[in-house]
Amino acid sequence: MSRIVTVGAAQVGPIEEAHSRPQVVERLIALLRQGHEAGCDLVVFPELTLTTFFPRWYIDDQDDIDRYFETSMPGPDTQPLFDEARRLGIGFELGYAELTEAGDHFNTAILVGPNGDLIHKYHKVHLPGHDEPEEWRKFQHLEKRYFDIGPEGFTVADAFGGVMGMLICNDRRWPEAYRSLGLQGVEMIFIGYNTPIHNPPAPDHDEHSDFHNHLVMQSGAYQNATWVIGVAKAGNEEGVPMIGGSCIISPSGQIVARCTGVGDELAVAECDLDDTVSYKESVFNFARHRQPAFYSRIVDQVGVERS
Ligand code: CDT
Repeated sequence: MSRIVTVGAAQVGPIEEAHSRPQVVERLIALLRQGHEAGCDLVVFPELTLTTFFPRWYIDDQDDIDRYFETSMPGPDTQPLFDEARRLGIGFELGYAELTEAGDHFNTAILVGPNGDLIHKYHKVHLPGHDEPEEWRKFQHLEKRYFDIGPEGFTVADAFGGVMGMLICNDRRWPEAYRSLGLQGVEMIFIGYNTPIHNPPAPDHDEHSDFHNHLVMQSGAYQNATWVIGVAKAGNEEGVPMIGGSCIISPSGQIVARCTGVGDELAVAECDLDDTVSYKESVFNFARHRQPAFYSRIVDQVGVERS
């Protein structure tokens, strides 16, 4: 049986506050159709795909915040995306803001199969930014205020003929996130992101935004012997320029397909899941080479400690 999964990294350009959910879903359906024409088994959309990246604003009123959240998936506005995917027989991965019945606010990604069924769900663990407004910033990054940390951690699902995992944006900067999936035999990781070029607390990093994006995902792929699909919501959104650079990375750590602009764009690659095998069986044969007896500091300690 073939272990080739053809994947489309479906980068999405800016989504303004004024754009309605149906308008956004129409754009996603156009990308889905492009993916289908290109022979994709699934397409991967960014983090918080359905709205503008609202954590850039301090919003006081909880009802106003909740407008950005989905209370059902699919819901009335997103049902057409599921219907079209099912009609085409193509899967997708989608990031969105989720408000659960219990009242939890999650930064969520779902993996949906070609029959439109939910295969897997992930709630973002590493929430960047701050929880109180900081007036000195050009724009806020209030994920710590608006979202709850995903309690389930990093899990995988058997899907599309392989072992699939999801991370969301800031997660991609943390080796522990990839390794948690790697230890479950992950073969392909989907990562949606919204990354402003400008980092207010460290503006000297701005010139490296694109480099750091690829650096962390390429090393995560290689060190865990897995494909990585990184997908941006890109471009100048509500006056905040965000990086593009959506790409498909092989287990060798090399980028095999990438988007070149910062608008709606699809990058496609045929990904052979068996390309993971030689890495999993040699240099990253975890069972043979890892030394967990020496890693306890990684879980026992959060910040730097000097004795
Ligand atoms: N959405 C998200 O997690 N964005 C963060 C910006 C943090 S500033 C370095 C990211 O890690 O890309």
